Amino acid sequence: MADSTIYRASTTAPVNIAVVKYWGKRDPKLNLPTNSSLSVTLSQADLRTLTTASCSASYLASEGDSLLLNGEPSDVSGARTQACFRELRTRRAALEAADPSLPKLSTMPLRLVSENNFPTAAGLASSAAGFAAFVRAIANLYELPASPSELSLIARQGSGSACRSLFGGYVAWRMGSAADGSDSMADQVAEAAHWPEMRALILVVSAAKKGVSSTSGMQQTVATSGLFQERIARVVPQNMDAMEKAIKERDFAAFAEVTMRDSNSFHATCADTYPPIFYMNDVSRAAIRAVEAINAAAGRTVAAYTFDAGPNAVIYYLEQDTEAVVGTFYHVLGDMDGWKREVLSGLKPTLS
Ligand code: 2P0
Repeated sequence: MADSTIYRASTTAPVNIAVVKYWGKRDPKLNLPTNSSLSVTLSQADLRTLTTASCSASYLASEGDSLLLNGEPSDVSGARTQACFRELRTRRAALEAADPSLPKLSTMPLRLVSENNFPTAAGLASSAAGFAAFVRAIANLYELPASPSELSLIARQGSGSACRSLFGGYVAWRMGSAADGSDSMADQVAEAAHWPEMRALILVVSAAKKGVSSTSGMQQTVATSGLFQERIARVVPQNMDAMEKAIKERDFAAFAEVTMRDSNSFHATCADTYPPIFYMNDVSRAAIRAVEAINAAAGRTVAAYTFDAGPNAVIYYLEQDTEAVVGTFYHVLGDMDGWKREVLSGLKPTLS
């Protein structure tokens, strides 16, 4: 009789928001970036993906691997998802070959069930937390002796930004130089406890799906923008150095300036793409002006804005400046057309 044992493991992975942005692939197949990037991993109490992976000889081989995402069947046939399955199975198969007493999990169909605890209406990209949880759940199920950096190598192939969600705190994704991608992985610059006062406020302008996906947007930028060449050759390397120094020294003014300059630089290369890509809208620009007004009123830098491939703003600030930053935003939001009321505030860097 066939063994009906169901093997199962669960994990969670947090969302991260980049302060030095990833934008551009030098190898789209392996998901190798044109530049390094750096992010802050946000609190799992607020934003996380929970994924359970299971496998069993009793699962029908004809059904293959499957993923249920927020209750809906999701396609797993894409090359990126397949690359993650393949990498994880290969590692498990090596363990099974070395120890024949291990159950042959690598040959069984996999079922994944994944849920986000943040509303889709928050308009946040979920691929980073999604692929990080996906890879770690299967790695746990397979009992792979893999470090977070090794798992980040695999998650990177699912979605670039996912490699940064395998660490908490302040995380760098080093672009690497190897053609096979073996040195393009994440590491932790500092734990959350190093700078525990850091907070994030997410202002939701629109929950609509973005018009141009990150994957195709960055390909168009690489192919057509001259400004992009300057960004990857000079701007990002400088920003990476300055950001790591600002974090090490807990220098918020420096952290904020690099964060805002790097967001501006990324969106400038989007505008320099031909045809141009616009992720920010008038409401996003009003948020930038509000941050400038808040900093001017405080007489020092208390808030920093950053925007990803969409119009929503993420504002970084320190806990002691909550009133000046969040209080003012709540006050001015009422006067700004276009803001939704879903505002996620006081998000802390995650500890794990
Ligand atoms: C980032 N973004 O560093 C940048 C800033 C968007 C703007 O990483 O093609 O979804 O799956 O590797 O990771 C979004 O890109 O792209 C992203 P793929 P991903 O957070």
